[in-house]
Amino acid sequence: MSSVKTSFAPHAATSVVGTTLEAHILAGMRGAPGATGEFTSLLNNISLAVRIIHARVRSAGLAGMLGYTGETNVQGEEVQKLDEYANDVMCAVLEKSQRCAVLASEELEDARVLNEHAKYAVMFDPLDGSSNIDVNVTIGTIFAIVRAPKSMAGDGGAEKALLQAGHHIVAAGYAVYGSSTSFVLSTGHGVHEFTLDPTAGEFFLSRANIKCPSKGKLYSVNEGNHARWTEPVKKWNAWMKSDHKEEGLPYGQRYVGSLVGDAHRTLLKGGIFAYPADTKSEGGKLRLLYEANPMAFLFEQAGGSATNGVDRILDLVPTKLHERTPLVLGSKDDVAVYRQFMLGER
Ligand code: AMP
Ligand code: P6P
Repeated sequence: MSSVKTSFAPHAATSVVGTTLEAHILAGMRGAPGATGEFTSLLNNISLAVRIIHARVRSAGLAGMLGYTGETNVQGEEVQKLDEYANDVMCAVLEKSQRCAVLASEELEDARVLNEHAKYAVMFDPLDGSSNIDVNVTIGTIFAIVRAPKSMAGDGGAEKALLQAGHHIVAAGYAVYGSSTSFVLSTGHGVHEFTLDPTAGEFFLSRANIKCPSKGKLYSVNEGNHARWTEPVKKWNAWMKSDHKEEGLPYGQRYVGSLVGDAHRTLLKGGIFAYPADTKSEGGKLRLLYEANPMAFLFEQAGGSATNGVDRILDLVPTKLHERTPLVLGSKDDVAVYRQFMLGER
């Protein structure tokens, strides 16, 4: 009887199945001599949480998950049902993972100790862009991972463990619940995007080594805040809309009102996103620990920049969990021009 060869040549197998997020994370572990696997396990658990949130986001309208819970969170913002659900999922998965010593969430007033013997601390915005949930516009989940101190004993020990400058981040990423669900991740070795195949329930590599273009053609800011801006911001804004063709101006304007949506487009296409301080949000609106820092880590890993307008975001030392900051993300050259306006050099 003829033996029918059924085994695929290795290349045939990989050409049929792409690189999964899990395989990518495992490869990262092989590049980390002496790694125990705790970091790998933590990343895989965050991927699981995102897939669970994805499933509910996709059917939110049908699952009665739209609308408000009637409560307000520590930010004083109306809590949407999906916000609460996403927060519960992140907290539960991190707790079951046993790999998270302490967490901070936009939805929780205080830091939450999970396993004081674990090596890592995780800070996250479980569902960013809440105002867009009911109108089916892109929303996302943002996270950053830092090493937890050996001890969190003492008054406020748990919170102090989280108040680390962003340059201590060991990994950061975000999920984009958009026309598809993407997972963008960096562990300090470049930025990689994975797209969810909902039928397989797996993330597959869709963009490796993302590089933010050094200069773009789009600017992203809420023009509705114009009257509240400082003069330097107004001058920068006018410049972006001027007809200086030799500078590639005017830039196009895009703004969806979800940091994840606006940041993801800026990371891929280049240009600049800005949420400056203004007379209503004097310290800025976006949060340092779980919005600005993770995004800043990713943009720098992709060759872009992230500042508060003057200082590098990753060098800012937080003094409180829900600290806000002005945030400017984008192409190196475009952020440099913004900074010149803030310093009065333009
Ligand atoms: P671990 O012993 O698993 O906690 O890993 C120790 C350190 O090695 C981590 O903090 C990372 O800096 C690095 N590392 C371990 N696993 C990975 C991975 N899968 N991808 C990238 N870096 C890793
Ligand atoms: P505004 C969403 O509520 C959010 O926190 C970010 O995702 C987004 O970038 C920003 O606020 C939008 O704020 O004031 O322009 O609606």
